[in-house]
Amino acid sequence: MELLEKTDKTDKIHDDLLKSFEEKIDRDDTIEPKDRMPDGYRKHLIRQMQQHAHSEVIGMQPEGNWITRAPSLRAKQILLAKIQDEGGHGLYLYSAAETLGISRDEMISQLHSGKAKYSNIFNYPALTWADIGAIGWLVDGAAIVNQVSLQRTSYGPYSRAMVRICKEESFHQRQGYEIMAKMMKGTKDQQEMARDAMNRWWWPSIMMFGPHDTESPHTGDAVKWKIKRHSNDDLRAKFIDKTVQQAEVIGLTIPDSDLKWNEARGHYDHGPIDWTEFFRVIGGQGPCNKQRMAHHLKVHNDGAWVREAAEAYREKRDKQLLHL
Ligand code: FAQ
Repeated sequence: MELLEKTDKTDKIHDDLLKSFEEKIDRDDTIEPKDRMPDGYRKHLIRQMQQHAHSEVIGMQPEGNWITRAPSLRAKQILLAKIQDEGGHGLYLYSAAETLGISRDEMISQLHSGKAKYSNIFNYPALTWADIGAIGWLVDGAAIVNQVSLQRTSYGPYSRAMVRICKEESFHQRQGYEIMAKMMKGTKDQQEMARDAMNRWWWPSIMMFGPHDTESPHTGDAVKWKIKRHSNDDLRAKFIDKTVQQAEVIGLTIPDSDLKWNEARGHYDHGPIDWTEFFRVIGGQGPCNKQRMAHHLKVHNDGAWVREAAEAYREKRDKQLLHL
């Protein structure tokens, strides 16, 4: 009897908490770290936010490869600043994810074990300087479309991190577009490099939005909880529409012969996406997965002494504060 009463009471508390959470979501209030939230919501965010953070950090690698080969001092300075921003975005996102009760160490170990993913796009190589243009224009361009929408995501720390990230991301997109525009005004070889980069980065970029809505297992909960404000396909369509026009302005052709304006939908229709390639790449079998992880692991291990020194300093400072 006592047990039954206790269970009834617990059930009631649980129902009240869930109701209060759902009311906040309905009112478009943000959910904050100390608010009660369903375990599924917390887990969903930990998965998505750490994937996002890992993407920013792993995403530094393809571009980092070109710092020493940038064609001018101006280009080198801009690229350095962009890559540094990406490291910063990773840090905001790790900090925001930590408010959900997972440690940075745990997230990094999930990345290293393959339990946590990072964006498909960073498993492709940056072969020429035009690839740096294509990454900025297409990859950052796709990332912004998604991230602008995430500025209104329901979890407060994630949404606030996105506001800041979006400001920096739009500069990144422009630097990439500028590189491509310049190359398209250059020599025949430069134009060919720009076309080749466009051809190689287009399809992986539109895969960044994730599987079609009907094949996306997480979209249902994400939309219900207002983590996602727009579906994968809606965001992909938005990206394609704006990128087709930008490509036309600089004389580049999108490598999709099925691309056609659909008056009724108010969007471009596109050709079939090779989802077999997508799942192969996110499953660890892309062209650079092994290289990316090996590099991350090495740098993480090489940096162990920095983390130990910071921790020792923190302990010493805490002890001093206790004795004040
Ligand atoms: N890559 O049910 P859904 C950037 C996985 S930041 C790898 O649709 P969801 C800046 C998904 O995890 C780029 N895996 O999943 C930059 C799930 O597998 P799981 C990162 C993907 O979460 C630029 C499965 O497929 N941005 O680029 C991908 O509802 C230049 C089923 O998918 C973000 O992370 C993918 N593209 O929707 C940095 C934005 N797509 O976890 C450096 C935040 C799907 O069950 C240089 N994330 N999967 O094993 C999101 O908005 C969402 O997580 C989606 C996926 C839209 C990516």
